[in-house]
Parts: sequence; C-alpha cells; structure tokens
Amino acid sequence: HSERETKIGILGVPFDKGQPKVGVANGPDAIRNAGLVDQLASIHKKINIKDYGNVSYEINEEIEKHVPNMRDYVHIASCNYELSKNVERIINDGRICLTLGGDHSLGIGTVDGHIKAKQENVCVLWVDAHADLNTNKTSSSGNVHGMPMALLASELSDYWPYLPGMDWQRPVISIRNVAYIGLRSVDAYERLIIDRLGITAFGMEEVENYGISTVVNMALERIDPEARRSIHVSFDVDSLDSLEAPSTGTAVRGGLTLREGVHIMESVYKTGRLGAMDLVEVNPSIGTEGDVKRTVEAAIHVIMAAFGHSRKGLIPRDAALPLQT
Ligand code: Z70
Ligand code: MN
Ligand code: MN
Repeated sequence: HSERETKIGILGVPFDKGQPKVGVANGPDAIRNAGLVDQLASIHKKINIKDYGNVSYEINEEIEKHVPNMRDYVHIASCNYELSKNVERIINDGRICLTLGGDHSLGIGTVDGHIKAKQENVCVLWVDAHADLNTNKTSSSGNVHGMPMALLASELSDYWPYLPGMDWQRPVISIRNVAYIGLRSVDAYERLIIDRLGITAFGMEEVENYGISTVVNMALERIDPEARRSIHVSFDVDSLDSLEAPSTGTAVRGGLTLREGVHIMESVYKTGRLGAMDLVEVNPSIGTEGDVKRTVEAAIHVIMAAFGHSRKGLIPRDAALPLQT
C-alpha cells in the first residue's frame, strides 16, 4: 500500500430535526474539535482537504408545514435542499464529500446531491443498526431520521403522498443499488419491505456467519457488480456497538466492533471509488465526557480508514530504501 492522491471536501450539517433528542446538532463541531482535519492530513502528503464549513438554511415559508407523521417536515425539506446543492458542488469540485452530522435525515440530501453530481451512477452502503426505511404511514415515531432510505428508493415512491417542497428530490436510486450492513433493530414494516423487494441486507447475523470481510465484498458485488459506480457510504455511528459508540440517540447493543467498522471503510477505500461518506448521529450531549470522547474517536477512526489510513502502515510513494549511502 502506498500513498494515493485524495481530495476531500468536509461539510458539517448541524441538524437535529429528524429526531427528538437535543445535542446531535453539535456532532460536526465535536468531530472537528477532536482534530479531524489534522488527523486526515497526517495520513500522507497527497491528501488535500478543504473544509466547506456548516450548511445553513432558511425555512422556505412557501412549504406546507404539516405533512402527516413527519415531525418538523418544513425543516427537513429546507435543510436537505441546501445540503443536496452543497454536496453536488463539492463533488463537482473533484472532491470526495465527507458530511458530518447531524441526524440521519440528512442522508436524503447527501445521496440526492451525489446522484445529481454523478449522473445517477451511484450505489449506497447504508451502515446502520436501523434500516431507516419507514414511510410516514409505517413509522411509529414520526421521526424522519427513520425514513431517508424510503424517500430515496424509487421502488417506494408510490407509497408516499405528494411532498410539498421536495420536488427537487427525485427518488431515483433503485433499492437494488443499496446494501445494508449492521442491522439489528428493524421495524416490522421495514422487514416486510426488505423481504418483498429482496433488498441486500447484511445484519449482525450475517456478519457473524460470514465475517465482515466477506460481507463487505458481497455487498459491493451486489450493488456494483461491474465495479463502475461511485460509492456512497452513509455511516450511522449507531451501527457500532454501544460500548464503542455510546454517545448516540438510539444506541443498540450487540453491534459492530470498531475493527469491523474500520474494516468496512478500508475495503471501500481500496476500491478507489468512494464518492461520498456521511458520518451521522454522534450526539455529544449523551453520556459522560468519556463516552463522548470514545464515540468521537471511533467516528474519526472510521473516517480515517475511508481516506486511506492503513493499519499496516503506508509506504511513501517514490521512496528509496534508507539503507547504505
Ligand atoms: C425507528 C423509527 C432510527 C436512528 C433510530 C428508529 C430509527 N425505526 N434511526 N435511530 N439512527 O423511528 O423509525
Ligand atoms: Mn440511521
Ligand atoms: Mn441508526
């Protein structure tokens, strides 16, 4: 393994309206303040990083505020509209877009922007304890962070009512181009959809049966059989075991180890086709100071692996052996 030129664009989304707990809006700054940019820069000299700051948005007053069972709908529609445009621009600048959340409702905007930038030639790895596949009819919470995948999937577009202010968001990704890793808290209707549509889903049982290395390879083979697509990884930190990442809104025990999370991203890096990554649901208001530190460090390890940090060590490109002179 040696150094490979990598251009990264970092985007913060201090957004928390997709779920009810305060604090997740401070995720981006917690990750930055732990030294993310310096750590990425230390991977090797051919890393080029630009921090685009945080996404801000204004409420579009034209939008009908009330959509049944979608909490804070107008914020969701307004924020994701700005987010999608930002992601599209960063990718068109020739950078891999790293989005720091914020709650997972932001996956609507990031996947949409990625698809627009890459003319739909995108596949998605959704690494999560949850499937985030509810519609406003199946959700028992009304929390939109449990719905982004259902909004994005073209096969589910008929299950939604008309959504005012979301016309920019075309549900264009086929669910055949999406794979899950890490599932262990799946609602009944989500499971029905996964089974009926034959969605590629590697839950914790499959991780146990096959091992993480085989799981990632099978997932990528299914969603990108010709190895041609731009890969979008939407990494919910709650995919990790709650011992590894306690500071998150809906921690679920029995999850991925940090090593498995890192392994997923190392495998994606090796394809050379990572186009965008989201790291979401870090909530610095949950748990002790130590819990927050552990969670943020885990998030940074996963991100570092995505951009070429190698646990084996890296050989500098063009290096000569420092033997005798
Ligand atoms: C549940 C719902 C969810 C994250 C919780 C939970 C969804 N399926 N997603 N935490 N990150 O409310 O729809
Ligand atoms: Mn999620
Ligand atoms: Mn989750």
